[in-house]
Amino acid sequence: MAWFTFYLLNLLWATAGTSTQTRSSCSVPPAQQPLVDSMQVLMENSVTHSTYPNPSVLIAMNLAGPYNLEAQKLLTRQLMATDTADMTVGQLALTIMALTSSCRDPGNKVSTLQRQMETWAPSSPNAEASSFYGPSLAILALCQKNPEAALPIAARFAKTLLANSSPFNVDTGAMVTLALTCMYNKIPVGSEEGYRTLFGQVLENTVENISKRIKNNGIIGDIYSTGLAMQALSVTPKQPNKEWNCKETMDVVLNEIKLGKFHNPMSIAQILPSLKGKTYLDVPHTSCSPDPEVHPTLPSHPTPVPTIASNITVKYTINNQLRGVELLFNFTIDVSVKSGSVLLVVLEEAQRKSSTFKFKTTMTSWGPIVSSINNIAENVNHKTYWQFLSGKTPLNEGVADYIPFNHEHITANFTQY
Ligand code: B12
Ligand SMILES: *[C@@H]1O[C@H](CO)[C@@H](O)[C@H](O)[C@H]1NC(C)=O
Ligand SMILES: *[C@@H]1O[C@H](CO)[C@@H](O)[C@H](O)[C@H]1NC(C)=O
Ligand SMILES: *[C@@H]1O[C@H](CO)[C@@H](O)[C@H](O)[C@H]1NC(C)=O
Ligand SMILES: *[C@@H]1O[C@H](CO)[C@@H](O)[C@H](O)[C@H]1NC(C)=O
Repeated sequence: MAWFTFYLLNLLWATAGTSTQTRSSCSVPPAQQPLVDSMQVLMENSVTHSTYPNPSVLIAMNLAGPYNLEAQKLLTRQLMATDTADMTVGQLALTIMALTSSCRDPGNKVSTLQRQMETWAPSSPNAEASSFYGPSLAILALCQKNPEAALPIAARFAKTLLANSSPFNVDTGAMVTLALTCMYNKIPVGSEEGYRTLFGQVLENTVENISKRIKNNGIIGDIYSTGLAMQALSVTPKQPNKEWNCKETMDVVLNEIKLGKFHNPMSIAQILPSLKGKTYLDVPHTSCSPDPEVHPTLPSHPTPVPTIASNITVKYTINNQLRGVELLFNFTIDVSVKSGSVLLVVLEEAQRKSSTFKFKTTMTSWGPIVSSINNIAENVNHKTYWQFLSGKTPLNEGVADYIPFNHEHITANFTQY
């Protein structure tokens, strides 16, 4: 009986929570703040003169409140100066949002993006889900800059999503939710109910699918989609059937941070807003008045004990069985590398030992992506790429971040998405 009353009270409380506060808000406990601060410092320190200027890093830094004002200024300047000519719509949108978050005028970049989105169409009637990730960013940026003009573009985008039936992708679903929530909140009063119904329907489907990907431990999709999914679930006007436990997700994220899963600056840029209670919808509302110098509280680092670097052996297979390519191959090599090396070192060692293992990388916001192996290159039009697996499981990090263990079997498999 007591249990039942308790259950009822909880239920009432939960219902009240969703209807009044709407946000299942949760925040980083003060004791964990230094952990988050040092992660932000790591991300800000990745900004240098030489590297690829990353708009997502500037957005995250401005949403969180920057510590390193020099890095903030440098990155803003670099992005003001970037050539937009061969950017994708997603990259253009991120650049616009990054400049907006630094209180700069993105100028004609907005009209360029608008023109591109007016003629946007999916690559095929049943385009894979992740191809909507960049266009979602574009809708979000246009919604923030010029919502009236964005309305018909967003409506067309929403209809395309409703008609698409490819497997759901959490990162993309999160971006769709942010973009269409922005639009939903900006439908002009007195406009047709059609817009509200359409955006509402897509939001409902998407949020329901995100909610189905919440694991028992609180991770949403995988650990690297969780930050974006948290943003989505904290702003959506359409709540999922199963209530999201934000605190549980927050706890698992903080734990993964402690385990060292967030050292890639881009991974930090995608998780930090959620840890600071911010979302990409806050981009137009950042305060750019220079606050009195704030200094992060950093955890005291235990000085790393120098370990005797022993070697490990990694089995590395490159496999191309795709039809339409005349050169089918399946080669395996054993390589010895220092324990603690990233996978990229294995690839380099394999290449040094044998010319069939030669590979090329391309620089991206996440770091180097392996674009070609043994002269077989990824191709967007064919939707082909080199997928990396450990045994039969796809890796969830790239070659510059993943650290193989002794006797691990890594495969690079040429496949399609
Ligand atoms: C689309 C996508 C892909 C596409 C990219 C091509 C395309 N069709 O556009 C494909 C299928 C090729 C791909 C591949 C991989 N991906 Co991917 N991908 C994404 C996704 C969903 C969206 C990226 C995007 O469009 N961004 C918007 C545009 C505007 O920004 P951009 O910087 O120009 O985007 C480029 C980079 O993101 C790059 N890219 C995409 N994935 C990866 C992964 C790595 C490691 C690197 C270095 C670059 C990279 O390709 C994009 C287009 O050129 C993101 C999700 C996310 N949260 O970011 C995951 C994501 C970035 N991918 C991820 C992973 C793990 C991979 C793989 C390593 C998977 C695997 N087991 O092989 C491979 C790369 C392997 C290699 N050859 O080196 C992880 C990275 C996590 C991490 N900590 O490193 C993410 C975050 C997904 C997740 N939640 O786990 N991916
Ligand atoms: C999500 O879920 C709905 C049903 O709730 C389904 O109709 C839809 O196709 C799913 N996929 C996407 C990408 O929304
Ligand atoms: C490729 O080689 C690996 C390792 O030798 C083997 O396990 C696998 O079955 C081969 N695959 C194909 C398609 O030949
Ligand atoms: C240990 O690994 C390195 C590469 O990191 C390699 O050059 C060296 O030959 C390896 N040593 C042994 C004993 O295999
Ligand atoms: C490797 O790619 C081929 C071609 O797409 C595919 O048929 C096969 O299932 C993939 N292997 C693994 C282990 O994913």
